Amino acid sequence: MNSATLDQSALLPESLRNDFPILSNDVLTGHPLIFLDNAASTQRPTQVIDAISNVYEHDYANVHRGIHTLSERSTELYEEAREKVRSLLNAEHAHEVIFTPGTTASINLVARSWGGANLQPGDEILTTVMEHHSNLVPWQQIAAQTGAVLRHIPLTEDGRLDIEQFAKLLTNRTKLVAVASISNTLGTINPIDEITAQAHDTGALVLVDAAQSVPHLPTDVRNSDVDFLAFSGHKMLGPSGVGILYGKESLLDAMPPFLGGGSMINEVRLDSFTPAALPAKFEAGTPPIVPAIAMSAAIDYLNAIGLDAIHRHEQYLTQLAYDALSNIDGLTILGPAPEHRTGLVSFSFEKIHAHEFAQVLNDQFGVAVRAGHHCTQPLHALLGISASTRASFYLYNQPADVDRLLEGIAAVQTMFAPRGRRRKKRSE
Ligand code: 7TS
Repeated sequence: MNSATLDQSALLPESLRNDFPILSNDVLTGHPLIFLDNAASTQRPTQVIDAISNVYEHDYANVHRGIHTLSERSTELYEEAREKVRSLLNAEHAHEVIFTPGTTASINLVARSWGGANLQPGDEILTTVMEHHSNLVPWQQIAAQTGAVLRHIPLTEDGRLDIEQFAKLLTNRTKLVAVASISNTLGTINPIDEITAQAHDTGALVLVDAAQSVPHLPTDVRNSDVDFLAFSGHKMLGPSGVGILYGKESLLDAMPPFLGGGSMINEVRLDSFTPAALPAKFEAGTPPIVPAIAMSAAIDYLNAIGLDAIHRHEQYLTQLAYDALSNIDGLTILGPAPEHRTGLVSFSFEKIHAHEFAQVLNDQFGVAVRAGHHCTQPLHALLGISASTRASFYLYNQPADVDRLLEGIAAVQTMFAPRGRRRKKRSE
């Protein structure tokens, strides 16, 4: 498939944009905002913004503490949100859903709690060279602490995981495979089911960094049989400050608490404590009450459109952008062909630094993209570049946003073209 054969019926209605107040702001330039930085964080629809203010106006108190009406109400809403997340993931039990501050916190929880209790010197943790720092650094830290060894699945030439090498790296020393379902820099969709089946065959557990997939396509933890799955609310129309760790009941049950404090205990004595049952065991202190509750509204919004439909829409935009960017001289697209990726396109230029590039796109075209290493420094080093520019899509983007990006790119190229070429162009 290429953009000439794209099926317009895959596109979601343009009117969705009206649900997102921030998208009708003239942020800087007098241009309408073209928001293409969704892999970093998405925007929120009115439904989510209203859910936040509703809680504060009508239902707010601390959860799981009081017997007064407001505490009962906020507790009920908080637990309803947990159930909604369970259903979104098709998890077996609501108590397998732990509210955390985000993907990073979720992965750190597993590294510290599960890793601290289970890793021995010489054990191996297998991750990949395309991981976000959040799925690398916590494993480096726990490896240093336990004597475990970190290994990395390499990439194929076109930016996919090298599954043959994965099979070779997977041994009976491998205790955990920690892998992103979708790369936040390459857009590569990784074969999680295949990886999980192989890992389980050798007795290893699987943690999926699903920060870039739960918001964009259907997830089924029971079907894919993953052991842990981490993602963030702010990348899926929800508030910042809340994320989720899914873990299988038997694993979470056997893990020691991560943070100690209020709420995570059954009983405390002066010199010891007994931990609470799931999920409270992993929710020490006052949790992100309102962000968690507002996740219900975000999930309702996504479900009303349908994650399959969202995925098709983003595939369309990705294909469109990929094809157009492929035709630009001096521009290199990072990562695989559109059929192996979704939601985003990162690229680099021979002669223009990503930061300068993003600045002009923002200042003169109202196009918000991310420039930098996107928290994947090892991947950028491997690709021989220090930074790239990334356009990442969500349900409110439209083909016109891609056109505007291309207009901006053409203008930047002219602006940064060598003087001789520019003069020649003008006299043509
Ligand atoms: N994992 C992946 C794959 C991510 O894309 C991100 C955030 C994280 C983990 C961390 O999520 P957090 O919510 O805990 O911060 N990715 C990006 C990005 O690509 N640009 O800014 C943040």
